[in-house]
Amino acid sequence: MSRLVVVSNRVADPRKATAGGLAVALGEALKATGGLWFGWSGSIVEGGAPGEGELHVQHAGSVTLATVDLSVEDHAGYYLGYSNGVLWPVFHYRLDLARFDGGHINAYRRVNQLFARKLMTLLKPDDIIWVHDYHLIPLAAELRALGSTHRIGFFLHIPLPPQLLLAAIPQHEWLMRALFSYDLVGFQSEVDLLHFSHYVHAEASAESLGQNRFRAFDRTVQAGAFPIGIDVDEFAALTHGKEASDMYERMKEEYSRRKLLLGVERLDYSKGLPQRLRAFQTLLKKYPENLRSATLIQIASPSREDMGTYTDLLQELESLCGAINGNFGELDWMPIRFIHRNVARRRLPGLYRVARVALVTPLRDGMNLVAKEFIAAQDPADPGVLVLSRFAGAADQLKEALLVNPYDTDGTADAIQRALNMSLEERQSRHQKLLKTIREQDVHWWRQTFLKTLAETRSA
Ligand code: GDG
Repeated sequence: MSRLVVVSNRVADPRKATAGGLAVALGEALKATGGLWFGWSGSIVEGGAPGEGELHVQHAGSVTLATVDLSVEDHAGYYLGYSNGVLWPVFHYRLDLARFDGGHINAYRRVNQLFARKLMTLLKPDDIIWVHDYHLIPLAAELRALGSTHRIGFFLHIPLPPQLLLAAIPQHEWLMRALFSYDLVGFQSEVDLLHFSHYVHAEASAESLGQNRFRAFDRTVQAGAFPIGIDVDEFAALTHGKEASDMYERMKEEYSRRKLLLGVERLDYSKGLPQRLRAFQTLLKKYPENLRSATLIQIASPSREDMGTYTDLLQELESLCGAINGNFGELDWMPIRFIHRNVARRRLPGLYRVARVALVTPLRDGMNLVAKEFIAAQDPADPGVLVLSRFAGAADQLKEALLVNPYDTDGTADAIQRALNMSLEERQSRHQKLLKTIREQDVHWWRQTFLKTLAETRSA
């Protein structure tokens, strides 16, 4: 069996329980082949030379973890500047937040070249390489330039936007050409795949070879939609663990007279948090029976704090929460609990389980794993209701959630009201179907389907 090599911006030790479902699933595949996981070490070296970085290799059981340090300049240009200042906003349809003029493309290219150079020294001839996400789009092209003939797959965790949005990126052609150095390019949803197909036809006069194979830029590539899932059993086990159970009991007692609504995400403008808070405010105005009763707990864990757009968002949210709590709150009831801290992963399922309603309302999201984790953590006998944005990749699969347009404040408030008042029978029936879906297409299914397709694909 060929060895699996996973490349992603950050590397997680699959042995650690805090690593999360993706790390566990990739770790499993890596363990099976005695694999290698390669990425950035997380260290930013003051005075380090651009395009250079020390390689660290350590062994975690049968898996090798190899990481590279980045210089201050490379981190600023590759990570903050291009990956998160250009690609993240544009791929989430936010041209208004993209900063095209920073010259960060050079650092982005340089770090991908650095990764390719370091990785080449560790590769065996028949390794299969799986590259993850927008930080590393040109990695296969850089590996090929160094002579790699490996089978290489790429998975994009975030959405691919429509052609004309993509075309706003000055280097769009270079980026999309780079995708053709992979053998297989995977997206989260059929919509992303459609955007890819439309782009390559319109901008690169691609030829369709059938079954999502495309020929353009003198190369062929296989594309596909592979919706990512969670490890349902691992999450169910966490739910019944001590920390989650303690959390559940404590919250149940604390909020015994309230109906709890819950939002959990990294603080990010793609997640639709201001719109969600406004919808909650409308719920309180339009359906006053929720006053003194409905409480929204919103966890917004710190993320990319060294970027200005994120600081602005935090201020906007704090001010919105302040206004809503000030206008509607009572001495013995605060409508919103806004928590800008990380909650321990082992406790999270307890929170999910105690909530009557989860609000997962991103403006755009590749998939959204919180929606799936919420379903996995519910008590099937008395499950909570998922209110889900139709603009999350997960909406394609989770049809029995209450699907909303997060830009429609009134409509979202109505859906929340419906969720709060849904009969037990309807909740059970919806939850049963949702659970079946996330079980059938879990993270192991995702990994196996992608890797099987990659093993069967050879592009030229
Ligand atoms: C990208 C794509 C795609 C959140 N707050 C806390 C916490 N979390 C955990 C959740 C969940 C994960 O973070 C978030 O995953 P999402 O899928 O919702 O979103 P992104 O981070 O934006 O991920 C996304 C994903 O990649 C996978 O392909 O679904 O569309 O944007 O697991 O539980 N975990 C802990 N404390 C928190 O406060 N421990």
